[in-house]
Amino acid sequence: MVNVNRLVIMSNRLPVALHEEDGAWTASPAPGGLVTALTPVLKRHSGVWIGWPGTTEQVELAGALETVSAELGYRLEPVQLNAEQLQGYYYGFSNEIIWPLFHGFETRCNFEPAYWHDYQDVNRQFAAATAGVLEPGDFLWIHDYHLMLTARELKRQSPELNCAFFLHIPFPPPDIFFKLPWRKEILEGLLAFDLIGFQTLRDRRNFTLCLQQLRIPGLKVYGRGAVVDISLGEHHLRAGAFPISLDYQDIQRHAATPEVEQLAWLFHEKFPDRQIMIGMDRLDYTKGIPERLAAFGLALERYPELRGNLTMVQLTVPSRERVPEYERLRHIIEQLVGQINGQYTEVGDWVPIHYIHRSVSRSEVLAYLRAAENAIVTPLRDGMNLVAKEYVACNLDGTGALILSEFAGVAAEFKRRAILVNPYDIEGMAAAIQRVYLMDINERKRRMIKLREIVRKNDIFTWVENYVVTATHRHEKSALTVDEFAPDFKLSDTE
Ligand code: ADQ
Repeated sequence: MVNVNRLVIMSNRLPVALHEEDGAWTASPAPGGLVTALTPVLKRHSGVWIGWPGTTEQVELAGALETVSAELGYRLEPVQLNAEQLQGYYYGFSNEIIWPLFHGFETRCNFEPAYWHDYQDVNRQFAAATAGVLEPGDFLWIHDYHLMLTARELKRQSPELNCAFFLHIPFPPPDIFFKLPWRKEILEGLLAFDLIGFQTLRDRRNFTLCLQQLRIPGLKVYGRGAVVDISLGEHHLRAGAFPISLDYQDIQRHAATPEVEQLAWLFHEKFPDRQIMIGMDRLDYTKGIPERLAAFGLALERYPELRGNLTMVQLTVPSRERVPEYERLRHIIEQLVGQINGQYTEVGDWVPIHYIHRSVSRSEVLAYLRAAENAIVTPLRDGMNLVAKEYVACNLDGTGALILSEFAGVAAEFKRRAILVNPYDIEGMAAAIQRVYLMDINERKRRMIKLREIVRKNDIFTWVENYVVTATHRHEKSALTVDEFAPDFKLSDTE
């Protein structure tokens, strides 16, 4: 098992949900795959989780956090941010620059210089809060694109600190990444970590290609596999692909409970003798929801046998609601749903698309996934996409069919068993919709059994273990020689 003295996690948000009633604040644990996977490790290693608690109001949260901390079994350390900082660092730099850029939507970026200053300030603040918590021998694991500069700050004070990073979103190729005005600073910030984890080999390769093209003096990359070694002067680090997963057994158990079974049955009862195709996403322009709806509309036009026989259920969970762009996306989706339903609905009998725009309970999520004969997961770009893995884990009878975007990180694991599509190819997606509708039970089973095997074997616990073992079994500096590693390239040679 994982061998660390003390595990310290840092992420933008603490794993808590805050509630306010008549000026009194309480908190409860916020569920999620990452929290579930890390909780046993944090408990065993007297861990600490550092992050923003979720409000910019100047309120006393110590009591509320202590209660949750006792429930979770590890310490929670809040980093307080004011509204201005949150605007520049989170809504600005993280979500108007890094999110679109790293997903390949560079034209949506707002390269506002003030955001960069806020991002640096808040990263410094996170680093300072962490420095106050760290003890010698701690292993620090920092999550996601909001905090890419924290290691650089921390290492200035504690060069011996073992500090790892995991990027949950994709890493773009050089032609996109280099549009970032602060590209050099971000790469140098990342190079201060001891391990940089990516979701896929493609992301890891994009990162090393960017390093190569930036020509950082003295930087060398060794190897070309999933995990590569990098040296920069005296500093040695690793970069690797660690595809994230979920708690397969827990989801499967939950999906098999009488509560979920009953919900799934009631849900499918409303669509007797029809197939359901489910789409489920956070409302975001990277998820390809309008393109998917257009493909469903085209499928109904081209393949009349689908009319009355295949119902699409699209669930979107509201997110980043105060950003105007997300509001516009919601209108586009609602307009498309209205158009398609207006064209094909048979009154009192069949409605082509059932659209639900709200967050639903975990049991309902699993019931929808369990009840659907087909799932359509077609992001334009996605780090991993856990909905695809959730669909597979919930598919207890092993007969579900999955249409999956080539540009979701999960496609690297599912490629031969899911029906892969290009989410920009509306005709191709329409044909895939007809294909899964017609797919016979034997082909469905063959594919789904294999998919379930893939997720069962590579669950979230394996992910944590692989990552932490790679991060904590550091190579001896002397072991890093050109003789032992086949170099991808040597930057210093190109200068
Ligand atoms: P996200 O972009 O948030 O995560 P994803 O991995 O798809 O994307 O997870 C979404 C979660 O929301 C799923 O657990 C799903 O069940 C839930 N959900 C969706 N619709 C819902 C609804 N209407 N009600 C309630 N719950 C709903 C980022 C990256 C991903 C990466 C993850 C983990 O963008 O690529 O897979 O981190 O690393």
